Formats: sequence, C-alpha cells, structure tokens
Amino acid sequence: GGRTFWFRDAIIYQIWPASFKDLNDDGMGDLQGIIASLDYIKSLGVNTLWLSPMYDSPQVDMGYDISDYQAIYPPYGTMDDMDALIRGCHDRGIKILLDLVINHTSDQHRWFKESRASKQSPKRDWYIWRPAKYDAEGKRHPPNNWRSNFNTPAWTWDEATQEYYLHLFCPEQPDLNWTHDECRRTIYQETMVYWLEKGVNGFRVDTVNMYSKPMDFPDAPVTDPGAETQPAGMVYCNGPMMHTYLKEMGEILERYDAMTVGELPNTPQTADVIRYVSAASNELSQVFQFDLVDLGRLPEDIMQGRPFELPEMKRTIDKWQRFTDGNDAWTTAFCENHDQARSISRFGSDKTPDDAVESGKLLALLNTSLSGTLYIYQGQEIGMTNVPKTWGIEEYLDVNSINYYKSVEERTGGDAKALARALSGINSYGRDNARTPVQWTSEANGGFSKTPSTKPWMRTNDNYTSINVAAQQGDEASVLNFYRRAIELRKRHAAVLAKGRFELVDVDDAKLFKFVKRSQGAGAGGEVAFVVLNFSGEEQAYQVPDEVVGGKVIANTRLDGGKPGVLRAWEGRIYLA
Ligand code: TEU
Repeated sequence: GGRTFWFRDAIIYQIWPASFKDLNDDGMGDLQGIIASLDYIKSLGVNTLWLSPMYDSPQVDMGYDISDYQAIYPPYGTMDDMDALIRGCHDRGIKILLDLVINHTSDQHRWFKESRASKQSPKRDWYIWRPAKYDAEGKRHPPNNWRSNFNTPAWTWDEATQEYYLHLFCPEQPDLNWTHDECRRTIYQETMVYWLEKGVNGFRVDTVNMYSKPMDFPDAPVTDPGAETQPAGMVYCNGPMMHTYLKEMGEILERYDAMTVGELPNTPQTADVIRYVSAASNELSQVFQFDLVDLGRLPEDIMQGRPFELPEMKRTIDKWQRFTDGNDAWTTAFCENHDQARSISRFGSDKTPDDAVESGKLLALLNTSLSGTLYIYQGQEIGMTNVPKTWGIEEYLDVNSINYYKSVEERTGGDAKALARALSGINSYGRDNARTPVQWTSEANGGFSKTPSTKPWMRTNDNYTSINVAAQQGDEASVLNFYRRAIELRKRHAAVLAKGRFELVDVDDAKLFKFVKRSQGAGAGGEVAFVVLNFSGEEQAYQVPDEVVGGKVIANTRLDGGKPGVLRAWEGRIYLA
C-alpha cells in the first residue's frame, strides 16, 4: 500500500463500451472489441483507460443503473473477458479505472427489491423513503419540489407500501441512503474493494457530491415559475456528511494506491472544490468541475443555451486552471465525455469538413497544453462531431433527451414550434451526440461491427465516410496524428505543459485565445510556453510576448509552418522559450 501521485501524470482515454467496438456482431460494443483495440489506444500515447459502466444493468440509463456490481452486462461479455481486459491493459503499461456508480442502484438491484418489499424489510432504510404530503383538498404530493436530473419529479410513489422514494435521476435509479452505516460499508466492500482486489487502479466516481443530502429535504427555491418541480442541484449536492464519507473511502483507496476522479456538479466555488481534492484531505485525487462544458447552458432549461463569446470561455478555463495555485490540490483538463455534445460542434466549428478538422486540432492543442490530468473521450481523437441537424427525434435514444422532448410535448400540447426548438436543443446539447458508434472505417456504419452490414444499436453519424480512424491513420495532417504528436509533446514538456502555471494574455480578445505557461518547482528548468490559438474562421495577427521572443515554435496545428505572427482560420501554435 501507500499513496503516490501517479495520477498527476495520467493521460486518460474514456471508453463508453456500447459504442466503442462490436466484435461479436450483435450491434453493441463489447469487451473483446476493447481488448482488440488496446494497441490502437496505446498508440495514442495515453497511459490510462477509464471504462464507463460495463456492469449488469437493465440499461435504462445505459449502465448507470446497476443491478449487479459483480457481474458483467452479458452483451458486453463475461467476467473472464473483464479479467482479460484488466490484464491486457497492465501488460501494455496502461492503468485502468472503472466507473463507480454508488449514489444509486438500479431498481432491479436485489437491495432495492428487498427495500421496496415492505416497510419492515431490513433493507427498507438502505434507500430513501418518505410519506406523502397532502394539501387542503386531500391531493397527494411528494415530500418536496425537487426536479430530478432527467426533467421529472425526484420522487416516485410506491403503491404497495404507500410511500415515496427518492431518485435524483430516473425512477429506475433509486438513491441509496448513505446515512445507513451498514449500507455504506456494504457498498465499499462489494463495489470498491471487490474491484480493487481484481487489480483495477481506481475509479471515475459518478455524481460523487450527491451521496449526502440534507435529510430534512427542504424545497428548492423557485427558479422555473409555474413548473411542477424546480431545479434542485444546489440544494442536494455537497450535503453535510460528504467529507466524512469521502475520508472513509480515502482510507480504503490509499491501501491500493488507487486514484479517483469525482464528478462535481453544482460546485461553483473554488474553496469548496479544494476541500475535495487537496492532497492533505485524502478524499478524491481530482474532480470534473463542469463550468466549461456547461458554458452557455440554461440551468432552468438544460437542453437550451445562449451564445457566448470567447472571453467567457477563457475566464472559465482560467478559473479552473489556477484554482490549484499555491495549494496541494490538483485539476483536470477535459472538454468531452459521454454526457456532452462533441467539442468541435460546441467550441470549434463543424460548418465545413475543413473547419471541423482544423478546429479539432485546435482543441487538441488547447487541451494538451492545459495543466492537470488530461482526458480524451472516444472519437474525440479523430474529430467526431455532433449528429446531423436533420435527424428526427426517433434517432435519439438517451433517456434524458427523450424525457426532455416528452416534457415539452406535454407542456405545450405538442406545439410544432416548441417541438422544433426542443429538437434543436437536443441536437446542440444532447448526450446522444457523444454516444454514436466510433467511426473506424468508411465501410457501412463506420465499420463499427465485425460485419459492417450489422445494424448498430444507435445510428452512426452520417459523416463516417470522411471522418474515421482508417482514413486518418496514414494522414499526417489528420486530427488523429495531431493528437499523437500533441500528447507526445505534452509528455516531453510536462513541467510546463501539464504542470505549469497558467496565465491568460489579452483576455478580452474575442478571436485569439492566448496564454503563457510557466514551469514551476525545483528542477523544473524555468521553461516558458506561449500558446496562441485562433478561435475564428478568419486570419488573425498576433504578437509574441517579450519573454518568449526568440523562442521556437514547438507545435503547429498545420503541417506547413505558415507566416510568423499570423494565424489562419482555426490555427494554433506553441512557442517555447
Ligand atoms: O452524470 C451526472 C451528472 O451530474 C452530469 O449529468 C452532470 O451534471 C453534467 O454532465 C454536467 O453538464 C452521471 C453520468 O455521467 C451520467 O451518464 C448518468 O446518467 C448519471 O450520472 C446518473 O448515474
């Protein structure tokens, strides 16, 4: 045992198993598909893999509703496949993280089945049950006005036992009661310890700041007047016992030198985040703070957004780059995952195929020169984009998208304009964008399945004919090969690119994103990097700051160096002095 800080050098590739690679030809990705792709993953230069849930599950929320923590979802494979995957990673010097989803289980988990069986069940209090409230007319209401993360009430009535249970996500994802000591200890043992004993190197921790809720369940303030429920994230996140629970988990994790990266929604204050990730507190190794990926999204109508300018994006990145300055906390760099739209469509441009390639490389350069642990989501490395705007609602399969669409339908009585707006919101922000099959070749369905004619569980993005791994492998100008070079560079200049101090230059410039990185600490060598990124479709002139004049260009998103002091559309460079 004993704790090291290996996770600070981790470069992490996220796999979402349903859509990665289908080797058994059933239209769904599988563990053998991942095993067969480990050399490809290794070739990117990453050293750690994060596998989204592969546990047995009814798949109401694509595996984030777990019915058995110690079994594999059969279409993905068997426990033998899982052991082989862990070995296959370790043989290649790749560490592996699993998704730890323990805020809730599936309603098909044996714990919940026992809990809902009767009020006298020994497992009744493993979940959160509360009586109804009745108004003057005798109408039944849930205990409070909380809205779940999926646009429905956070409480569901159980006819059989005449009580409500809490679910911050789907009704099929009941929240566990973390105040129950035996429940909590069983969770640690049957999930964390079980998999650590199997050799995994840590966890991405789902919705980690929701374990502890205010147990008096106060109403959330009304921010969506007239609606049946209210957004309540600021009320139920970061509850009173959070740090106690995480310290308990930390004691187990450190025995295995395991890393954790926790999801930390609804936590805007740096001081609050530091408490979770300070090395001294021994809670989480690092967290995902969502300000960047949530930029422009409306809290009261999460599938809609407002336009934002580059300076706002810079300030957001600046905040979460610098919050570790002068303390022992650690940060992360990411712009995609399985819950987000594709970053090219969101922060770059997918207007033309050329724009998509160039802005994909620009985002690669941005992310690989940010400090913290770097995350790349499957398909990001080849510049996959959002699905076409022409897709109808029937192509979208995510429960969140579907609930949203249905809620608009109900609220407006099926008003065509409102539905068009809903669909356009889902196209811009929906999780389906990240969940289309990985585009491997230009064959049918992107070569996702062993036999290309096999119909994938979700429609492949139509642009697979031009955006795919095979087409990019031999092309030095591709997004894929740019990622490889940029990751290599990040490793070579880790002191400045991965661990340096971040400093914005000309924050108000609405076209150019410029920053300086400085190596820090003993033996860091005093390097200074200047990163200049053109976030526009037109040519832009720039000046190199005095301290970097005479430095050399160590990265360029274009193969020809271009003109000094001028960036073409979506071009980016790094200078090192
Ligand atoms: O997501 C929970 C969550 O809080 C995110 O939806 C977050 O608020 C959002 O990404 C910010 O933009 C996790 C999983 O990642 C998601 O896939 C699951 O559906 C959910 O938990 C329930 O387990």
